[in-house]
Amino acid sequence: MTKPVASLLALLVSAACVPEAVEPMRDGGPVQTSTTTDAGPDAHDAGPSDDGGLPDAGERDAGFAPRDAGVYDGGPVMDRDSDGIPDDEDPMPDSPNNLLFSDQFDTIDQRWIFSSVTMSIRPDRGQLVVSALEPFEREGWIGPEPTWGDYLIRTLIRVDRVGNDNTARSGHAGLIARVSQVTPSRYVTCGVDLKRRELVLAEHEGTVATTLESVPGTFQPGQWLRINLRATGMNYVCTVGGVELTARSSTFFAGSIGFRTYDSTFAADWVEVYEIF
Ligand SMILES: [Ca+2]
Ligand SMILES: [Ca+2]
Repeated sequence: MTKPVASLLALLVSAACVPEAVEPMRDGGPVQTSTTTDAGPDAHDAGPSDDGGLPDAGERDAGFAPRDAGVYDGGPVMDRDSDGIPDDEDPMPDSPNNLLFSDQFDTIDQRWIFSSVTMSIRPDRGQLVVSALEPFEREGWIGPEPTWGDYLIRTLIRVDRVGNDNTARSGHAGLIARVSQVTPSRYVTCGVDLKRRELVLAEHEGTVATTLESVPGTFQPGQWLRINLRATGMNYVCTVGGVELTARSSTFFAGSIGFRTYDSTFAADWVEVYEIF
């Protein structure tokens, strides 16, 4: 037996013997072990979608939490009040928070409004995506929600590519909150800038974007990132992959939610909005 064949056999044998418990580690993707907890095997686990080979968080962890493959570490998830928010993310861990909105993107919820055809929901992938790299703002939101004041948004996104546009806005992707309108924009954003490798909390009023706070982050294209944005009164807490930044602003106090990109392609795997009262 030649050496390469023996090595291949050894590899096959070792692969066949991998115990089920290490399933989350077999997906080969970037696993955010630092952020660890998510809701675990829960509502996100609609099962892997058949996407014809396109990258999808759902296919990388079929044994445990298909939709959360990029972040689930296999450990126990504590949720004392059983509201779906893990204790370490729950603003009120002993009091159930009302779920205002959730979407797995397995079907097209007619509430979504997109500013461009290049942002869309892809039920075949179970994702909301921006598919084309263009040096423009792309926004998607679920329409006016003027009574939504204080809430927590949770999502899982992956930025795939960033463009070469020279403006400061190029390369952004993330959540938008307290949205009263888009184009012209009136909202707060929490997301990543993969050109400058930053986490950014910003405010948009028309064509003017004001950075409230930013911190460096070692984010990579192709990496699934858990993003949370908590808005309570004047206080904002934006968390990306375990990195947190906070800011205060009195510009917006209520409004809807959605996603925004500028000169980047991205996918969002799911989104949840919980009321904080
Ligand atoms: Ca909880
Ligand atoms: Ca709670």
